[in-house]
Amino acid sequence: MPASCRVVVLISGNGSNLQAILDGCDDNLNAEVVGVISNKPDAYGLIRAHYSEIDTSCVIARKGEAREEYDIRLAACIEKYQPDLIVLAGFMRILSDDFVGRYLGKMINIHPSLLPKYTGLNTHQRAIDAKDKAHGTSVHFVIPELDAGPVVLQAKVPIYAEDDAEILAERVHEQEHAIYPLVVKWFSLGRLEMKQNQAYLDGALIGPNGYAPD
Ligand code: NHR
Ligand code: GAR
Repeated sequence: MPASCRVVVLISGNGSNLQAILDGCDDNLNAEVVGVISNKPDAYGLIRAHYSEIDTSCVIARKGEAREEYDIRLAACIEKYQPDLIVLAGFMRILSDDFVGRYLGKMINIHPSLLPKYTGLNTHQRAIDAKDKAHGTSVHFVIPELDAGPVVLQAKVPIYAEDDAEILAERVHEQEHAIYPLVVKWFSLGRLEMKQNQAYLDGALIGPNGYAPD
């Protein structure tokens, strides 16, 4: 068994995905969350981290600060934890190319849509407005282009006629909490890799809709 994978989780808000990963680590994910970093001082996820006795940091954007400057401070904070994996869990700031380049193949995100559909924000409402029958969530490696990195795993949920964005988001969240810890586990066991902008599980190329067992 390889040594436990050191994970840093970046958040901006509630941190329910952080919680799912913390719970998964208790159940032996082979990963250890060594730090939680928020760009918002009042993020509830920071309180979750305290309950689990995990070190936290806030890196708050300064007035008029350039994105690149902020990202340099964020990277300095991350380096304190010497992570093997960086997990974006509801982290709401776009990251600069240099920052992403530094952590290429070592940073994953969970995005609330069936990528490549609905990159960016407000995904639940957009899926409802488009009268889609299905929606979902995608875990992907982070590359400089927003929400465009190779997909590792997706989960689908139905959209019902009476749904509003809030209830649909709840349905999506439930799936997120199931798939994100699994992907962290794959990475921490050394089973998951990104090479030339493509994702591989156990050496096999993962298709555009994420891993799907035969
Ligand atoms: N950075 C890069 N380079 N690539 C990705 O794929 C990234 C990323 C940073 C964050 C998460 C993402 C998502 O899953 C993510 C993926 C924030 C925005 C955004 O527009 C868009 C996508 C994501 C996160 N943020 C605004 C900004 O100007 C601020 C919005 C706010 O504060 O509410 O940074 O969807
Ligand atoms: C999640 O649904 C995640 O997919 C989404 O924010 C939520 C965070 O919830 N991420 C984004 O929209 C990124 N732009 P959480 O804070 O409870 O984990």
